Amino acid sequence: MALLPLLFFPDPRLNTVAKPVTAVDHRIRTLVADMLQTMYEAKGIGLAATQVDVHERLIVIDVSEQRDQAVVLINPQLVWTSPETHRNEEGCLSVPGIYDGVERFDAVTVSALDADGKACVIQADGLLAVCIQHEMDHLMGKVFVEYLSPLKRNRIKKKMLKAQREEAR
Ligand code: K1U
Ligand code: ZN
Repeated sequence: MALLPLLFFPDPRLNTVAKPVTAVDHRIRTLVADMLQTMYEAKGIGLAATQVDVHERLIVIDVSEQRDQAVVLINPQLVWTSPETHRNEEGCLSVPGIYDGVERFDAVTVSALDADGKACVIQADGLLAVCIQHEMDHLMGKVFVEYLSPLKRNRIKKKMLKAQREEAR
């Protein structure tokens, strides 16, 4: 297993639209293991392949307290969304230190392939539903701060670029 380097906002590669995974083979199983290790190490509850510069439709999630209930979704598709929505506080490993509210469906149903390439359907609510929507946005090239006002987004962009310049020194 390996820790994978993350892309940070406003890196334009985060705006790439991911392509479907064509086969759940050794390469994909290795990528899943590496993404899980990277997510756990970063203390995240989710990670999309886009964030590690792989532009294929694959996400990993674990919202459990014990950090022992990994969910792997390959080629996820939203098949149902609840009529109710809520504004939830979100963070992102690609935008460290920034938290803000985003409106999301309260519950979703997703069809996907699991880590073994088997078709599965997941019904989610609460934090799992929020996290699935956040990660599926990454696969569409959308970062949560892009839902915020242009003023807030530009402030965050400047703050991130400054932090990245200082890190590089
Ligand atoms: O995609 C990512 O960058 C991971 C992200 C997932 C996420 C967190 C919160 C709401 C929606 C999606 C994170 O794991 S950020 C770090 C984190 O663990 C966290 C932040 C806020 C609330 C709960 C967890
Ligand atoms: Zn994110």
